[in-house]
Order: sequence, then C-alpha cells, then structure tokens
Amino acid sequence: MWGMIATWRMALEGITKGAELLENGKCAGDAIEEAIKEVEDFPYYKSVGYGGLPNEEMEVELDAAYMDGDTLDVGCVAAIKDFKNPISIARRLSIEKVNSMLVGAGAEKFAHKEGFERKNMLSDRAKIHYENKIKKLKKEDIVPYDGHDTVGMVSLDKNRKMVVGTSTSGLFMKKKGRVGDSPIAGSGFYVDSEIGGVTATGLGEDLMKCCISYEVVRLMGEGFSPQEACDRAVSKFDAKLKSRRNKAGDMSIVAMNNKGEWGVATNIEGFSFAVVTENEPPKVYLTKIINNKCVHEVASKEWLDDYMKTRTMPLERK
Ligand code: SD4
Repeated sequence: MWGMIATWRMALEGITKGAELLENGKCAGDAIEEAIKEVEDFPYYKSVGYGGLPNEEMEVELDAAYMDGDTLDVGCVAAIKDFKNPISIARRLSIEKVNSMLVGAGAEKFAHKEGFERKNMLSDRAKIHYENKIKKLKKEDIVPYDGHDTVGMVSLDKNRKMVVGTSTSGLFMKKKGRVGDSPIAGSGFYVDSEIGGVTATGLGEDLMKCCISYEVVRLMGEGFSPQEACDRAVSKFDAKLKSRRNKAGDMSIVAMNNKGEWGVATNIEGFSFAVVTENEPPKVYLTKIINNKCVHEVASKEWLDDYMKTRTMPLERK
C-alpha cells in the first residue's frame, strides 16, 4: 500500500505528482519533496512559497520542515527569506546530526553554501495584498490575518516508509522573526513509520500549546484508527483551550497510518484536504462537523472550479 494525505485543496496537484512517484516505487521522501515544491512554486497560493503573504515589514519569511519516519530525523528552517524551495532545504538539514534546525540568516547562509536556488519570494500580487492592508490600517490596528493555509503532507511508500513535510509563510502581517508550529516537531508535524504520520494547520500559537501532531501519532500507536485519533485530539484540545482561555484558535489535522488508512479532524467549517492511495485516485474532500465528529464529503466540480477562479482572479489596488 502507498498513499498521501495533505492539508487544503492547494495540495491536489502536488499529491497527484507524488502519487505517480510512489506508484513507480520512489520513496516517501521524494514524493513529499516533489509534491510540496509544486505548491511552493504555484504563484497564486497566498501562504506557501512564492506568492506567500509577507510579514509586517513586507518581507516573505518562510517556515518548512521534513521528518523521516524510519530514522526520526527532523530538519527545519524558520523565517528564511529569498530561497525558492524551503522544503528541499529542510530535507537536506534532516540528515545533519546537529544543527538540523536553522533560522533566519543562519538558514540562508547554509542554503547558499549548499547551492539552493535563490529567488525573491515576494510576488506582485502579494505586494498588492500588503499595500491594501496598509491602507486599511488607518482605520484598524495591525493584526495578523487569521486565514491559514499551510501545506502539510504525509506520505507512505511501498516499503512502508513514512515521511511528513510542511511549508508555509505563516500568518500574514506577522512580526519579523515570528515562527509558528509548522517547523516545530510534535506540533506542526510528526511521523513514525511503525505507526503513522500527522500534520496540522491553523493558528500556530495554539497548535503549539497542544503538541497536537505528536498526540495523534501517540493515539494511533495505542490502537486508535486515524479518524478516531484525530477526532479525540481535536475535541480534547479545543475543549481544553476554551475552558482555560475562553477560546481556541483554528486547528485542522490530517493523519495517515502505515496501512494507508487516513483520518482528518478540524474545529472550523470549510476545511479542505487532499488524499490519494493505491486504492483511491487523487481527491479533494471538505469536512463538516456533526456532533463533534468530522464528516468528509468529496468536493463538487462547482466547488473546485470556483476555488481556482477566486484564487486566480485579478487583484486590484484599493
Ligand atoms: C502558522 N500554522 O504559522 C501556521 C499557519 C497556517 O497558513 O496554518 N498558515 O501558525
């Protein structure tokens, strides 16, 4: 059995490419890297790679991580600027025994020395979003945009190796140097090939309070199905944050075990995700929450068409 699961509709083209690799016997790491690069390179996604929205200072600072479920190696970059594919840098770092998580200037120096491709990641479209936001600021305080479209993917190959990867520009209008959950093991991602893998998207500051990805892998290791493990973790942490702090940030997680079974849970309406397995062609699903449980429906053609139309629609300066 092989398969991939990923956060958000934007992962569809990536997992389709990853599936081809997995089907042809390539490893889970190659599938993840190629699939995430596809999302990083697509200019119309506002929260991953090129075209990602900038921080308060109009700089695109990116976070990414890669984890190998066989060796438990983890590599991460955080707040890195001006490199085309942060996921590839994270993968390269994952084989280092020390210095495997690098931030800012240190990450850039490493990437430069290793010959990774440089690119100005601020697109014209992202600049317009920034300028429009700045104009609105005369009326309101600066607050990070609360949309959240980090791409996180789990892959399983024919040899039962599992890998997880993430890539994000984090929150729009974040402070310079702000790092979310996406490059933090246990919070934004976790994988153990003997059990399964998980990745999260949502408000990083809250996801980190829960170490949610590790918790879901742990629950799967205790025998829960991916769906039960996801439902349990999201409802537990959503309730905990609400009781201790009166509110819980957005949290959505996707999981796959080493048999290719998958599960998804969220505390928001309208979460979408993409899945492919040996038995199921690449598909986008939408979740609904019914009685604290997440129910998944295949996205309609109308929904998919509308998604691409709104993403690529011309953007005007206000
Ligand atoms: C973060 N979890 O940096 C990420 C946000 C997210 O698109 O999912 N962003 O907090």
